[in-house]
Amino acid sequence: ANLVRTFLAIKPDGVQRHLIGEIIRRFEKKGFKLVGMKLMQASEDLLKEHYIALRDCPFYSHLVEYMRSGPIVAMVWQGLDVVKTAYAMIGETNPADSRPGTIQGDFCIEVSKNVIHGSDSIESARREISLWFHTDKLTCWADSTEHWIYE
Ligand code: YYY
Ligand code: MG
Repeated sequence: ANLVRTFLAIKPDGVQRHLIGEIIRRFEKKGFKLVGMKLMQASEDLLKEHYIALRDCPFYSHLVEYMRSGPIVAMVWQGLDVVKTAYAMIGETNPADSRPGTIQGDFCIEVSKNVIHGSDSIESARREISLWFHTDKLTCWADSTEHWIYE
């Protein structure tokens, strides 16, 4: 069960605002395991595919441009219920609806500059991980604290 993986990406505003360390720190301290990470400027094709489900939304092209506007940190995190829990740690899509204590509640104000992406389901996590990473290159490693985190 703790083999579940999710895709998280610190968006260009998160990188520019020097929030990389702060954001990674939250998932790391929670107990989740980082198994893949890269700093990259994503191509338009990759971003269009990533957000394909939103292609008919009025903000789609603006969203793709924003995501293309600077480097992002693409990551894969692993752990028990990590898709659901990481999504909750991020907060609501609109930062205005996000509680303090969530990433969007603590660090941003507008929906179109919301600092971080997280997969919203097991299926989208699977799709997004294989879109952004070569799955066979993800790093499986034994976390020595695991038995202090899991029963
Ligand atoms: O999964 P999540 O990021 O919380 O929301 P989505 O519905 O997948 O939307 C993806 C992305 O689109 C969101 O993070 C910001 C942007 N967006 C927007 O710019 N304006 C909206 N009204 C809704 C979403
Ligand atoms: Mg989404």
